[in-house]
Amino acid sequence: MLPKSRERTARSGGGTMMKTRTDSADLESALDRAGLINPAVRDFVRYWADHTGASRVEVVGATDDARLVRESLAAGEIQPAGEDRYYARSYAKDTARSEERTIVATARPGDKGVYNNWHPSGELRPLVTELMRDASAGKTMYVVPYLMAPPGSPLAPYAVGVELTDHRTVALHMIRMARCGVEYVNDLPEPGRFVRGVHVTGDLPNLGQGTPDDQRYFVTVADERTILHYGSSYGGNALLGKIAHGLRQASYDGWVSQEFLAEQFMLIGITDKQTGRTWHICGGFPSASGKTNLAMMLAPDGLGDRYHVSFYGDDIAWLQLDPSDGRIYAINPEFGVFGVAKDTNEVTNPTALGSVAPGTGVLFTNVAYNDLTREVWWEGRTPAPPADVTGWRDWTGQLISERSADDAGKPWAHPNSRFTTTLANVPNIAADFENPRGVPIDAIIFGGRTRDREPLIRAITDLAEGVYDGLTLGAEATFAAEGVEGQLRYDPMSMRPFMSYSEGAYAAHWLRIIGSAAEAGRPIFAHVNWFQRDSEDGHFLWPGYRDNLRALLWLMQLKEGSVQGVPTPVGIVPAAGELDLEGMSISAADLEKVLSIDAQRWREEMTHRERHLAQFDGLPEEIWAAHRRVAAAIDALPD
Ligand code: GTP
Ligand code: SPV
Ligand code: MN
Repeated sequence: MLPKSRERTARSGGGTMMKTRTDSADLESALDRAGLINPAVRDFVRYWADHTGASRVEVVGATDDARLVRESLAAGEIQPAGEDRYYARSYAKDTARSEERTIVATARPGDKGVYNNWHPSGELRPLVTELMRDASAGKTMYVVPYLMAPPGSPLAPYAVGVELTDHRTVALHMIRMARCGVEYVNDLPEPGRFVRGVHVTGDLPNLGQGTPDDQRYFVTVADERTILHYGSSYGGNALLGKIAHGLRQASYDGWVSQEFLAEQFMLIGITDKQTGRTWHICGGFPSASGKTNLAMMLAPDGLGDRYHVSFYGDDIAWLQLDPSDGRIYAINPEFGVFGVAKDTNEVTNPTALGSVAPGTGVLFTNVAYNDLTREVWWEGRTPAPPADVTGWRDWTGQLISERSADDAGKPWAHPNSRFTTTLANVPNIAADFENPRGVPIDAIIFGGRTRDREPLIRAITDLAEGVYDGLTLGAEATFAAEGVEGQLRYDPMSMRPFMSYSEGAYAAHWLRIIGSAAEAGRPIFAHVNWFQRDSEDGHFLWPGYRDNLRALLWLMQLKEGSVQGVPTPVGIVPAAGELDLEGMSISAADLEKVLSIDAQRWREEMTHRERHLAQFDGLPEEIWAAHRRVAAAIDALPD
């Protein structure tokens, strides 16, 4: 795991200062000009500016966006893509979050879990610090103070951070994804209480990405609230406020403080326009399983007059008890959406297209781009790629017209190409999305891609069984294991890549936080699956997308007692006739299939679950008891 020591060209000899290193008077005047007065932040910047050898320091926030965009355009780092829309390519071997290179490091061996890739901070901190030495030589270090919460939130003390980055495009992304500016760090009651994030891009062509000599390290030193990421300028590897702070660090903080949960959850409101009642639902599906689509959902035509879905968040929620009414409240700590471009079109997600319309300041990354017309395109945007290829380049920058015959069938856009846009651009953004208190949660849902076994929706009223359900959330692996019968990739609460401490303690913390809600105000749980397929021709049994609202409406009716459902060992499923199918077409056979429980498949699943849970040290007895209850009830089912 530890890299061999190696020579780096940027390194200055014998500890002498490089000529390009920031002059300390220049540094102080840059901080003064920006009005950055927090002394602890200033110390943090001084240390890392010196250590990374950056030649300039610049403090940036939301008010610098237009200027930074102009500079990035002039430097060719981004390109225009229509009115106030921009396009960038990342380095070709740097196109996604890297799970294998992501590490949680602390001083406490007890923090080691099955999924968190824990290492001692005593080893990792010096290692990544050494890789960063003089690695920003000749570059500007952007200082990005930010807040991962609506201002005034009770959780704001956990949400303050400063990212140092040597990549201007990363600063542009941060300004879209988090609330950025010196005002978020200047008046802290405890000036030193902020997450310290250091992002150094490194020499991308020489980092051995994906080889045994991989030099990249994405380390969260969780007990020091320090994030050190070296070797990428893409997405979650580089925008440190998002998943490194918003999920990994925050889930650790929430556990240590016993105050809150930080989860990879979408968060929506559903309003019944007839009664004026709004329900709030949050929930986790693994990456690329439809969180963004669900959060941006338009009510289906048959129900649109009556119901409206509002967007609060699509990737992160922080959950906490509000003692004043005994309910669990959720906030979306983010300020923007970093959404998957692939397959986004007028039918699947018109709302997403609205959020990237002219005038939004959106940044596209790694989609296809036309040099002449400034248009962008991705697979699924239209049924076929543009017929006239003049000016079109694929995500690597290669002209489509010059592609070899071998490359002709390759996608134009990278499958993980994305758009970055602020929440205020999302057409169905909730009117109260900045409410610092957050919204009270009526239901917590879990889901993943599962081609069989998992019904459309099953509701779970027992707390331990709900948490157990989240811990056993599984989804089909997207490529390698696809088609391997019964093979799921377990992804507890969809947090597998973001776990910061051990799974047993994580389960206990969930039971404690959700269990702290007053009985009457406790969220109901549900497991949903939009992805069941016909075993013969493979078609999706449920039409999905907008029609998913129907399953959620049933859940709310169940919670309020207006429908009863059918009890099964794994939860309550809708009785025939209870789902509102107005304006929707589905065959009777498909409907029956998505609402039924396959006893044989569930029995097989229980043996996989047993092995999955047995990996976790210190799993609370309530979870094992829930597992045994469900298993016994499944055993008692007729075949
Ligand atoms: P991350 O941003 O990576 O955390 O992912 P996400 O969960 O936000 O995923 P996203 O919403 O971008 O969905 C990814 C894929 O799921 C796309 O290919 C969608 O077309 C597909 N998808 C979403 N909802 C549905 C649905 O209801 N039915 C079907 N069949 N596919 C869906
Ligand atoms: C995910 O991979 O789940 C994301 C994108 O939401 S990234 O921020 O790159 O992790
Ligand atoms: Mn995500």
